[in-house]
Formats: sequence, structure tokens, C-alpha cells
Amino acid sequence: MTPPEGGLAEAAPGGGARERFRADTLEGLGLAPKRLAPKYFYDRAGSLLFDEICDLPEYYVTRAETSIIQSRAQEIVSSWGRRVRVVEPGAGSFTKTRLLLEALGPERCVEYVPVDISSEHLAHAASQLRADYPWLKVTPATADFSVEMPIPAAGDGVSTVLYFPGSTIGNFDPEEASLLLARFRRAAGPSGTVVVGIDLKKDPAVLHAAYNDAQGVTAAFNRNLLTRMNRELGADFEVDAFAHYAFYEPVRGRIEMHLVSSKRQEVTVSGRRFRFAEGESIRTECSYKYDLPAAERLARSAGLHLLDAWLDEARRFAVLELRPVL
Ligand code: AVI
Repeated sequence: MTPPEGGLAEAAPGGGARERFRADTLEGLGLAPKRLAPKYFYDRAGSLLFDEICDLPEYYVTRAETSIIQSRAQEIVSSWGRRVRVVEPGAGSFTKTRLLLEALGPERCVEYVPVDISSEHLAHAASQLRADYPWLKVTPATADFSVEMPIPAAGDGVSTVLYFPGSTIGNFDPEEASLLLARFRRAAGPSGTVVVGIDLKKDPAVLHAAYNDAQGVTAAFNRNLLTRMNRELGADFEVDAFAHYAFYEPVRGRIEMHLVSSKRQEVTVSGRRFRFAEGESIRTECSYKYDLPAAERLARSAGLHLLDAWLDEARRFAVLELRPVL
């Protein structure tokens, strides 16, 4: 899977994407405290590491969401309309998407529109789906959905379902998440539906374990960002001189993931020098956890209301069905 649900970055970025990565990185490392955007985790190695994370015993997220879709697919799609176009920003959640497309079937599913910044990833995803579902019309759209959703209006009598699984919404700050959901609402149109996966608040020990796995895969995933900067931006990070540090911050309700410098050092990125004090960090990701009332407030702030919510048995994850407030 490349990249994960909602992942934005390219496996091997060409000119524009590389320059965006450079500009965002130089800006983020110039801030105090330093930070980088999590969308840059997902080069080829990062995407493979994320696949491994999804299979880790501690990382319940993917299993919890898949179990909801597996057991409730028919119920979830039941209110989506007679003729449906499914639009998926990120277009990476094959198992879950397939279950939903199958639940809709050729009678109801008129089109699937994966939206991703990587045309290479889209072409691969589209050809796989066309091979497995010859009845399915697949219309890939190349775009950075965190900036724009250039989706044409649906045909007459066709309702659009914006499917955003994986709790990728949690990787956006609440203000950005609200803007993103509003963009999805506009893309879905007044008769459309937004279906989003959110990770729920829970015992901090469970959260802590999920982002500090025993095998160190999450640490490798975090550090791979340094390797990527070295390769693509001519940086000279000493990868072993930065430690993975992830913790749950209960006031904001978010996991914060950092890379902490183990010593005083200077690093050059694209010809610019950045100083690190011993113990100084780069924040590489936030992963917000919601409860249902907070998720409902977030939806409202984006002009959406909560129609339904499906939870897994352990109540760790929720799939929300949202509709525009008319
Ligand atoms: C993609 N995203 C929803 C994952 C998360 O849980 O926030 C990324 C991740 N970071 C560390 N582990 C997984």
C-alpha cells in the first residue's frame, strides 16, 4: 500500500513534489520548535514500513477499522443512494475500499474516483481494481487533496460518497481537519455523504504501545524521514543521532511523535545549516484521538452532521457517516 489512507507524498517525487518537500522542510526546520509534515513519511521505504506498522500486534488501528467494515459493510452502504460514486482521497485502503465496493456491487456503484498526489500510485491502484472488478469504472484524479479536490459534479441521480478511512483525519490539526472536511463536503455535494474513520480516545497505555512498538518498526518509520531528507534534499543527518520519541498528550488528546537529537550538532539541508541542541526535537507527527461528541463538533464546524457511527467491539475506532447540514 503506497501511501496509506490519505497519504499525500510521492514514492519518488518529480520536480514539483520535490520542491514542495524542500520548501516545507526548510520552513519547518526553521521554526522553533522544529517540525515536519507527516505526509513526507511516505516515500517507498516509509510506505512499506507503514504497511508493517498496520500488522503490528500493538497497532490496533487498522484491524479495528477493518473489523467494522467487514462486519457492517452492507449496513454502512445501505443509505448511500441507488447510484453511487465513491471518491477516496489517498486511495490506499484497498481492503476496506474493496469491501465497500463489493457491498455496493455493479448495480449501485457507478464509479470509483481515487484521488492522490502520485499519478504513479494512482495508475497502479486503478489497474489492479479494473482487473479485479471489470464492471467498475475507475477514474483516477491526480491532486493534493489537502489543498484541493478537483472532482467534477456527479451525473444526474448519482450521489457522491467521500470515503476517508484510516484515521488520517487525525494527522491534521483540528482547524485543518475542519477545513479538510468542509472541502470533502463541497466535493460530495448537497446530496452526498462523507464517511470518515476516526481513532477514539482510550487508555493512554494502549496508545503509547501502539506508537512505541517492541520491534521498533515505528521508530524506523520515524527515522526514515531523515534518510529521505538525506537522499532527496542533499541533507547530512546522522540518522543514529536522533531518537524516536512518541507520547500521548491527554489535554490535546493527541499522540505526538518526535525525533530527538542525542547531542549538540549541526545539519545541512539543501545548503542551509540548522543547529540542534542536545535533547532538541523535531516534531514529525500528531495523531489526534477523538471521542464521539468531539468528532461531532468537528463535523459541525465543517457544515456536516453525524448521521451514524459504527464502533468495533472494543470501542477503539469509529466509522462516521456524515451528511451536509442543509
Ligand atoms: C496514517 N496515520 C493515521 C497513522 C497514525 O496512526 O496516525 C500514522 C502512524 N504514525 C505512527 N504510526 C502510524
